[in-house]
Amino acid sequence: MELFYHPLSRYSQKVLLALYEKQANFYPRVVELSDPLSRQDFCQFYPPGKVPLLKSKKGVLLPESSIIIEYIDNEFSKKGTRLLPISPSLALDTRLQDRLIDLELSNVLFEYEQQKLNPEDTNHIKLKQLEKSIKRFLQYLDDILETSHWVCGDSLTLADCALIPCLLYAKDHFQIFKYDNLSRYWAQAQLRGAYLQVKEEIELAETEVLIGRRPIP
Ligand SMILES: N[C@@H](CCC(=O)N[C@@H](CS)C(=O)NCC(=O)O)C(=O)O
Repeated sequence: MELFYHPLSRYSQKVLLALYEKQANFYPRVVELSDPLSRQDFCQFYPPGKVPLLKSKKGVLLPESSIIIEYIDNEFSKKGTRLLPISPSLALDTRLQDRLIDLELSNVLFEYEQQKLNPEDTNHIKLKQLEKSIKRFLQYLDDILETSHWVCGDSLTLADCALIPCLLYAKDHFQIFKYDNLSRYWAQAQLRGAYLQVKEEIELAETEVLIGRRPIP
């Protein structure tokens, strides 16, 4: 199994978390999307050119973080953390929260980051709207976490793999400490071995960007 990814891409971090939670072996293939040659090579192999992408042992290409995670959860069903609950109703809720986190938080955070990137091009009305949507969604999560240990019950699932990389960015920009339940959740997420592995890889990549050994993503 090979994973094509970039350590600073949030959807790649989501899949890395899942792979480490599952204790699944894979060959890491880092794609430098901001390097034209590396991007061109990758696009020849996979024309949509998006990471993460999983190549299964049989050579099947699987895009989309949630689909990849569902695949590895079935493939390694006896190993590590169960990421899609067996109970159909819990599994449905897990898929729902995963979709909401990707669409209402991760993608909105991406738009927010883009607005912040070049201060002279910032659309301040748009930025305020994005901030409002993010805060509203963080409150929604805080309410869920009042009665739930992880996003969907007592165990870490696909939905947490989606949320944890978002909080890595949102914690500083959106003062997570102001949300009691999210703060507790973030503290417990940071104790996971899988999180520590992903964090180490992010820090290494950030250092390489800083010292110029890796292009800015
Ligand atoms: N819905 C996709 C999103 C994948 C995605 O947007 N990946 C970004 C990096 S986080 C990407 O490859 N961007 C490169 C590009 O759009 O050219 C998933 O869940 O995997």
